[in-house]
Amino acid sequence: MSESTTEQTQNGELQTLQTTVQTQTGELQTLQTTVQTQNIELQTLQTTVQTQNGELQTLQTTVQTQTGELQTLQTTIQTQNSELQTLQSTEQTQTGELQTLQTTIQTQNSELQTLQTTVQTQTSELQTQSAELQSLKTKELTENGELQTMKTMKLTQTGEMSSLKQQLSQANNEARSQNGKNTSIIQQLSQVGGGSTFVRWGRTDCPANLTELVHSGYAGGSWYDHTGAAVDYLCLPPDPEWLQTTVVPNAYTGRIYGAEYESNTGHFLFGPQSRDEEVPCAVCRSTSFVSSVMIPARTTCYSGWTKAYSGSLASGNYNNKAATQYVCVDENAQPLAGGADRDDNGILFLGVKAFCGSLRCPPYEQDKYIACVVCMK
Ligand SMILES: [Ca+2]
Ligand SMILES: [Ca+2]
Repeated sequence: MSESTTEQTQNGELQTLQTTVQTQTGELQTLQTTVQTQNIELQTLQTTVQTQNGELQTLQTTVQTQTGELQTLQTTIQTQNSELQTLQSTEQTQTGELQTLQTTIQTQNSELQTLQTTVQTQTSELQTQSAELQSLKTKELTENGELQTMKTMKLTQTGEMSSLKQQLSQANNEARSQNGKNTSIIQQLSQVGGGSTFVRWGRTDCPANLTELVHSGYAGGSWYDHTGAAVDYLCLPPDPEWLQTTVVPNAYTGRIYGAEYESNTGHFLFGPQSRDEEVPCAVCRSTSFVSSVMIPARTTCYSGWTKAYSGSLASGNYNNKAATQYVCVDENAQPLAGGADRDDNGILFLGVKAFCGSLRCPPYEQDKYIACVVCMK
């Protein structure tokens, strides 16, 4: 290749390079302009960011303040909730009390109505009574007139009564005089009447008001098993008097023993202890009757007779050798003190029972104890 060709080539390349440099210079200028623009925008952005940071800090401060206020509000709300619950509880209590008060008021209203009714009734009764009172007053006026008339009559009758009293006084005096005479006659009659005597077996006292005691003592008699025994029950006095003090030999005599109730144990015919107790007695005299009689198998007297005492018919044992009598032992028979301590026998008191056959049954009944009564006339 020639030198001109080479030079031409290199000139071409140089022109290309210059063109490239020019292009790149243009681009560089464009880039610088862009960078400047972007720097301006960057500065604007930085300013904006700084402004926004300031606002953010302000907002954070505001949020903190509001958070504090919120907590205060929550505390306030809790306090108010608690107060609300207390108020609700109080309200419930007051509602209950209100209901009770309403019930009480209803009850009192009801009572008030009842009272009003009562007052109305009483007012009505009062009016009725007032009317009756008025009527009675009218009646009283009428009766006062009648009373005046009666007073006049009374004055007249008082005079008559005075006269009658004098007559009565005279009659009383005569009656007193007659009573004195009658008493004297009764005394004389009582001395003439009375005098009947009897023995009350089993007691030391006599029937009250009707009789007087002659003496009391101990029942006695013969030995229950002696063949020659005397039959009498005697009422021996407690203060014997003696003809002589000689002790009599054991022959040619009668004998006196004491007496015992000898009823079967458990029969209680002569009191709680009817066996081996010793027997008291009383001799009695009627103060107004002249006759006396012991009636067997009766507890009361016949008409016209007065009862002295009644009790159980008694005698000795039918199977013993000694004969006895039937006597009447008082229904409230008593024992002599200490008599049950020993079984001494003597003359015996046994209950007497009915034995049918020749004895009419009925009216009698087999094996029943016979009662008795002493009557006076
Ligand atoms: Ca005895
Ligand atoms: Ca005995």
